[in-house]
Amino acid sequence: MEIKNNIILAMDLINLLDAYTVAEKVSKYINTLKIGYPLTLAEGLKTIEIFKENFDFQIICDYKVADIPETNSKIANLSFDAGADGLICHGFVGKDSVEACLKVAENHGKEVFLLTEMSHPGAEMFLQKSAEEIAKMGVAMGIKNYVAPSTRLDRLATIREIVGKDSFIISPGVGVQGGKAKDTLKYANGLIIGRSIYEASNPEIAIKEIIESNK
Ligand code: NUP
Repeated sequence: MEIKNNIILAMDLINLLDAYTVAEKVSKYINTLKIGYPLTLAEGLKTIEIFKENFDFQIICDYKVADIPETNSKIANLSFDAGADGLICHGFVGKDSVEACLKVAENHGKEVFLLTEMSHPGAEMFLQKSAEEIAKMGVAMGIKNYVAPSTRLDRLATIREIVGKDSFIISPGVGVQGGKAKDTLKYANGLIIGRSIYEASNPEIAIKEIIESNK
């Protein structure tokens, strides 16, 4: 996936009009939007098509899919049928559940992003202990795309080491959660950034500053 300026905007506003207004302000700097539960539950899957048609964005659906294989398949099919280009799936549920997402993605010619370790403090309680195994499982399954935290660069570096230099890592946690854009890009291919952009009084200036700081 080609990510313009290495930035994926996490669009977690819960009102489509607000989200659309922010998208208009930053659309010339980015080509990829991440839509998760907040906007989808508030406004529906139609938001995917709206952003694709009006801005030509690629859409990554951040549904952190984490269920039994049969249910994962349904969620993946609904996401890709609605226009998703990528789908974020949890790895801790195990190989069969991830395989279900992967199969559906392949049928659609789309991408799965495997979530290894999360960026928030609570991830240290349980998920961190399994993150390296999750990344290794992804490699064994031939998965090329991963999500790993910008808030713990040592962990991001470890996950990069496991998945190899040819894999594609997108990294959340830059900005409000404390991660630094330029440092993160030493290990990641793309930055997932939400509030620092969509809550900024001027999202265009905010995104331009992030792009400048990455140079
Ligand atoms: O580990 C993760 N951390 C994380 O913040 C995995 C994620 N998918 N996210 C998502 O990235 C989170 O749900 C939000 O959509 C975005 C970060 O947003 P912000 O902290 O920049 O506002």
